[in-house]
Amino acid sequence: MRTFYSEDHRLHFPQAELSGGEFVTPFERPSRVEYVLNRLRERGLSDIMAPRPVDMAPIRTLLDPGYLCFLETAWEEWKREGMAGEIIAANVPARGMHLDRIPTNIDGKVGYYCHASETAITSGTWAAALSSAACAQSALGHVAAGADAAFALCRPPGHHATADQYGGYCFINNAAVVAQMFRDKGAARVAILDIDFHHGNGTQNLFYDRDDVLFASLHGAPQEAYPYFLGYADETGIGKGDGLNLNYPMTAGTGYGAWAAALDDAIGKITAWGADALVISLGVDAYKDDPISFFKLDSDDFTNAGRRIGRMKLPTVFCMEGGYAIEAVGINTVNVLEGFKDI
Ligand code: OKP
Ligand code: ZN
Repeated sequence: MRTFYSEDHRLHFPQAELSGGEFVTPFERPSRVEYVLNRLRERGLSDIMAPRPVDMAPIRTLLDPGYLCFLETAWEEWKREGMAGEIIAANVPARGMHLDRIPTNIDGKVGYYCHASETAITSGTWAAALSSAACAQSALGHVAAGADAAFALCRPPGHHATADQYGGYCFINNAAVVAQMFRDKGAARVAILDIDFHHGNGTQNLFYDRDDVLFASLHGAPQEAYPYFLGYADETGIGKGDGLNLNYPMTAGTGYGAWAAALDDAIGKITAWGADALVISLGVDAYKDDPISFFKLDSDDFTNAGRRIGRMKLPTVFCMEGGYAIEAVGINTVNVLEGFKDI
């Protein structure tokens, strides 16, 4: 399986994440990717290529133009206003306020376009986010050209980003862009299966009313886990998309038995629906030692999960999402890919 990887992810390296009331080194850090690359090479998966330049057209189709413009210019404006630190959202529109009037002041705009203040923007964030999307697009291109599967080693991740909000370490929803491009290239029904520990709120939002893209997510229950305000089982889609949004919230301590049962249920529904292409939001933070998550998967469980996914025998693009137990991120990620390819 070919991997697409860009060194430009390093341009996004915030120093600060607001966590538990203090600034800590972000959990989502550049070294995560090094562990994945090393493990790929160690396991002989050394077909690793740089992506082609990003294609803005599908990104512009899917996402809000004001949001894209904001991401492109935010750092410049922030500096122009004389702000000393990294961009961190401090004021977001809350209950009883206007949700749709965009301030002109950069501090206000940041709040408007952000849904979670742990995520900082720095000088290189936009370039890195584009390089991450480029990896996803090149992986899609490789599969569209006939490969069974491809792995986009995306960083920063994407599944929390909506059409007009960043947060949860995500800026451009790479998996959603791939799903849209699968559609544009002629796939009639595209399924996105999100196995990251966190609910893929951005992906859910983007396709909630659509009948051509099914979204399924296995995640920590929103009562207990970020993103807290979305991801309940009764969110099933709306209008012609009704029935095509499948949430599997699970409680703290969930192990592989219950998790795999949810995975099998999602796989059964994707198969019954007749998907002809598959996008995997590949986070490995369901791992037992993940520092910010609470499921209990072992490294071998990821191999088994990959196998189950592989049995669908669909053209598949894997997009890297989360995973923060950094020494294990490489092993767990590559285990999924190896399980998939073994079937
Ligand atoms: C992104 B992805 C740490 C809390 C972090 C945000 C988690 C974002 C996860 N104190 N909250 O889905 O792995
Ligand atoms: Zn996650």
